Order: sequence, then structure tokens, then C-alpha cells
Amino acid sequence: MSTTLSNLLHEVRRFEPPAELAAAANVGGAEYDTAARDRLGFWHRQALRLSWTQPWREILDWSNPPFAKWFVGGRLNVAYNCVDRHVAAGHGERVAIHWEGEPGDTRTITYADLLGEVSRAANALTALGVGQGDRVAIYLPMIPEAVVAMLACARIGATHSVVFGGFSAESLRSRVADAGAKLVITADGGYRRGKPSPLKATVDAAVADDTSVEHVVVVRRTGAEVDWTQGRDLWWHEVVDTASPEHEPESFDAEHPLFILYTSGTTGKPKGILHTSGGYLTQAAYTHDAVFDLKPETDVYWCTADIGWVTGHSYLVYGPLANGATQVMYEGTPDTPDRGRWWEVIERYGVTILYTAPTAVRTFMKWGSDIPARHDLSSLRVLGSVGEPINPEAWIWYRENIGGNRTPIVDTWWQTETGAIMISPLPGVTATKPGSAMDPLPGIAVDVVDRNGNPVGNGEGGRLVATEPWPSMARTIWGDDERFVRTYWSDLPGRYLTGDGAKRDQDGDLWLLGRIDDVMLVSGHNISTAEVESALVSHPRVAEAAVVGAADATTGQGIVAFVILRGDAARDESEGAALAGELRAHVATQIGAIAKPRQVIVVPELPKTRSGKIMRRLLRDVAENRPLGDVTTLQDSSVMDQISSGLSAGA
Ligand code: 6R9
Repeated sequence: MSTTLSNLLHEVRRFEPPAELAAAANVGGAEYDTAARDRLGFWHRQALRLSWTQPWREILDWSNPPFAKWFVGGRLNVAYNCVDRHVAAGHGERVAIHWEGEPGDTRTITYADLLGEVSRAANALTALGVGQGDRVAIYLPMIPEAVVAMLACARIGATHSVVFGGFSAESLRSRVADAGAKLVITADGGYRRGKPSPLKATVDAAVADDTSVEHVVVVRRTGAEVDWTQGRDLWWHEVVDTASPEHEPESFDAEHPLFILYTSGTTGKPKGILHTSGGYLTQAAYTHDAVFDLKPETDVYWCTADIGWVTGHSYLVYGPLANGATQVMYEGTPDTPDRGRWWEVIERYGVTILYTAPTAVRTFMKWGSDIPARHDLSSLRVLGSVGEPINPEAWIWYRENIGGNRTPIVDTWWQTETGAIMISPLPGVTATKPGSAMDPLPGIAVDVVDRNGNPVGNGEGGRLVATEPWPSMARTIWGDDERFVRTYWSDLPGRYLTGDGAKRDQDGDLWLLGRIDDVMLVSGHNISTAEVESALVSHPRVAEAAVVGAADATTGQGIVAFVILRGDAARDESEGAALAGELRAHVATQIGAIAKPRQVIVVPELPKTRSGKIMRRLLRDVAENRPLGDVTTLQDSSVMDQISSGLSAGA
């Protein structure tokens, strides 16, 4: 193997868990050993957190890998577990959701309220002819009806497919068609960046020639005018609000399909990742309890992800509600009406646990630490990160400026396909290292291997694989078992290929290095994008960086870096050139001369997917002077124009 360079492994800062948190933590360090000694017994005990109407006769059936069956023969109702049982236990008056609309309107929904709403919606869906095994597409903004719609589907055994509200008509059309959805639930619109954004018109375009869709149910949110197809379209408030708030939940098999969620991946048509009921809910609930140390009586939890992503499914809907949590749900963007919106929300609701993405943290870093400093954030006790590697400097910034230099940070690694968190520190146990996701959770087995599947030593980069099945694993790609096997299980038989690069440091702790496809090969050295980006972000003037390998006649690939400067940094051109030189030298001292970017380009923004991940593919096109590839999944389509015009001006 070629040499792998490393600067992340030089990270020496350590943060012990706060003594008070450790003393009262939900999960202690002994759980790792207990789970390792008897993995299935461990998951058996975690499944007992849920309420089942019939016990399972086998914990795991792995007789036909990679098609797992967990808690075989067990029966449960997922919505009952997320709602009814908390009411039955006397917690009906506990707030389930503090909802905050972008324009400032709010709603407080208790578990008893949620039970009434979910029951009404379940009755309404049943009356529309939706039943067990039918698919329902949900295309909604971040409003409570989104949660209610998901739970109502779960309650009647319909399989939901949530499509992110920012996706185009074509994206929605292909997902509705692939799943064969019978019903679409949408809204007249939602609020983003201070103005209503339409959704219904997109649905109209998406289902125009689709025969599988019988009805479109529309939530009134903005009051905008919408086109109406008589007989097909129905108002939510007309069908749901008039339905009975009593609904007897039926129980379903542990392997009953709960939801399909499409991931775009790098190539090909989106994959409809299928998750089922018992194993999924078990791991979502366990990890939410263990990783965030959730105390349902006292914590106020806030996951900022959109329900259109898996993080919204597992850590806004199923995990927290299964655990009876009180949470905040926010409709809009962090800079509306101003850049202090999130901190104001945290202060107002006394949020104790915040779960967000590195892209948000780096944006706040760019905006400046004076903004959060104006708010009282002392209620926070655990901070989470998900979605991308978090650079050590962003991690430190998050801890100091949001966490008051006190809160543990849990950097949680997982995927749509894994269904729930797989690798993360435990806040009461782990002495964390900024930038490292640390260890697989109890009950989870992963390894770092070379292309032939042999484990690599500490300090060497390789492919991250899961070596044992886990309860919330994807069961298949909807309608395409063969693609499921080929994509994830064929290269290294018996092991699940994550597609991510990783390495263990000298202590055996895990560092995620980004997607394997993004690794650069410079003069025979493997260099990870994550490492060079972290070196750049460790420079005081840099808020965010993305690097790509561009074809280079001498070195094979040359490193091209795109950087966003921190709030007050000048964008003057001669200064830009001097800064580029300084940043190249900085990377050389941090990692080594070989990792020095060939070019450093200051940009106002980076191309990101709608879930906030940097799209290096497009930057590679720019760096190699190619026409841009598919830009339809970009969050903001003007970003590439800004980058290209900046390039020609600066060249
Ligand atoms: C949950 C989610 C999955 C991909 C995954 C990896 C990246 C997620 C990460 C992380 C480093 C973390 N990723 N969490 N990389 N550290 N803590 O994001 O699911 O949208 O399917 O993306 O995201 O590359 O393979 P999904």
C-alpha cells in the first residue's frame, strides 16, 4: 500500500467527560464489554425497552445474509411505542414538541395531543383506503404534521417515503413512482428564509401523469393559493380534523417495512433504502438514550435536521419519541430573521441537548463568535455532530462558543443505510479527541480494512466496514435486492462496505476520512480530503475548506483547495494571493510538503447537497476545467456561478 499521511493523528487535546454527567450517565463504560461478550443478548435487552404485543422467538436470523431478520416473530406497533405508551404511563401532559415556525408562530404539543392527532390522521388515512403495506409519500416542510403523518403511517402499517421538501418535481416524481405511492401528503408551502416557498405546485407537476397516486392531502400552512384537482386533492384539516381521535393500534411483524428513504449516492438512480420496524426502533431508541444521555423528565432536546433526511427520521421522530423526550422542532433557516435565531431558541426553551451538522457549525464560525455570545446557552449539556467529518478546529469552536467549554461533544458517524448511530463517543464515558468519532457503540462491530479485506494496523488508512449485523441495518434497496447485495456486500463477502475511509490512531480510536471516492493520490501518497481540510480550517483566517484532487501531469493528482474565510477576513485580491501562499505553507507545516495544495482559491460559498455535505465532484469539475456535472441536488444553484466567476477574476 502507498504511504498514508496524517495530521489528524497528531491531535493531542483530550476532553474528559464532566464528572457530574459521568456519575449520572445512562450508560457506563462496562457496557462495551457486556455487549462484546454477548452481542445478541445485549440487543435482546435493548429491544425490551420497547413495548411488544408478542415476544420474538429468535433475536437474529442471519441464515440468508445479507438479508437480516431481527426479533423474529415479535410483533409491535411503532406509533404505540412512540406515543400511546407514554400517555399510558402518565406522561400525557409532557411536551413532546415545542414547535417554532420561522415567522415566529409557535405550537406546544403534549404527548396526549400527539396521540389525538396521530389517531385522527390514522383514521383519515384508513378512510382514504390506505392500509398495511401501502406506500405513502410525505413531502412537507418542518411542521408538526410531518411527524404526525409519519406516525400515522406507522400506526396503520403503511410504509412512508419522506421526500425532502427542497427536492424538485422530477426528484419527487421518480421517488413516488419507484415506491408506487398511493397517497402524497404535502402542504400549500412552508417558510424558508423569510418567505413562503410553494410545495403543492411541485406535487402537481410530479404526479401529473402518475397513475399510482390516488389522493393528495394538503396541509394549509402559508395560505398561498394552490391549484386543485377535484376528487384527487383533499385538505388535511377537512379529512384529519374531522376524524375520530380514538384509534386502536394493530400490531405488525418486527420486520414489517416502516419506511423507504432515498439516498442519492454518487452515481445512478437514487436507492430506496428500506428500514423495518422492531430492530430499527430498538437501535434508534437505544442510541438516542445512550449517545445523548437523554433524561426524558428534564432534558429539552433539539435535532436541527430536516425530516427529509435519515437524521430527522431516527433522531427527530423515532428515537426521541420512543424515549418520551421533549424536543424542539424548528421550521426555518438559522439566519431568519437574524443570525442569532438558533441561540435565541435555545435560550427560550432551555435546550439541553443540541444535535446538528458540521456545515452549520462552520457557518456559525464564519459568522463570528460574538453572535452566540449574546445569548445565554448555559442550559446546554451535550452537543452532537453528524453528517460529515467535523474538523478539530470546528469541534473546538463548537465546544467553546456553544458548549461554554463544558459540554461533551458526541461526533456520531452513521448512514441512511445503517439506520442509527454506529460510531460515537458516549458523553459520560469517553475522553474525546476533537475530530474523532472514537469508538463503535456497544453492540456494534466495525473494522478498517484494505482493499482485500485484511485489517490494517493502527495509523493506517483503509475502508470502514461493519463486520457483524446490527438491528437497524437496511434490509434491502426497495425493489432491488440484487443492487443491495452488489452495492454493499459483494466486494468483501460477509462485511458491509460503508464507502467511507477511516483510520485508527495509536490508541485504536477511529477517525473518519470522508468518502473513499474522495481520497487523493499525490505522487504515490494517499491523502484524505478530510485531513487537508482540517489543516486548512486550523488556520485562524479559514472558516471552511474543501479540497479535491485534480489531474496533474507530474504528480498524478494535484491538490486544489477552496476556502471560505472567517467573518471579518478581507477579500482583497493582493491580500488573497498572499493568504494563499500562507495557507499552502500552513498545510505543509501541519501535514508535510507533499500535502501542500497546488492552488488555494478563496470562494464566498461551497457547493453543498441539500443535507449540507460538500459536493467535491463539482469542485473537481471546476479544478479540471470541465463542464459541470449534475447540479440538481445542490442546495443553492448559484454557488457554482459565484465560484466560477471568482475563479476567472482571480486567475
Ligand atoms: C447520518 C447521515 C452518510 C455519510 C457517511 C459519511 C458521512 C455522516 C459522519 C460522517 C464523518 C461523521 N458522515 N456522519 N462522516 N463523521 N460523524 O449523514 O446519513 O446522509 O446517509 O450520509 O455521511 O460519509 O457515509 P447520510
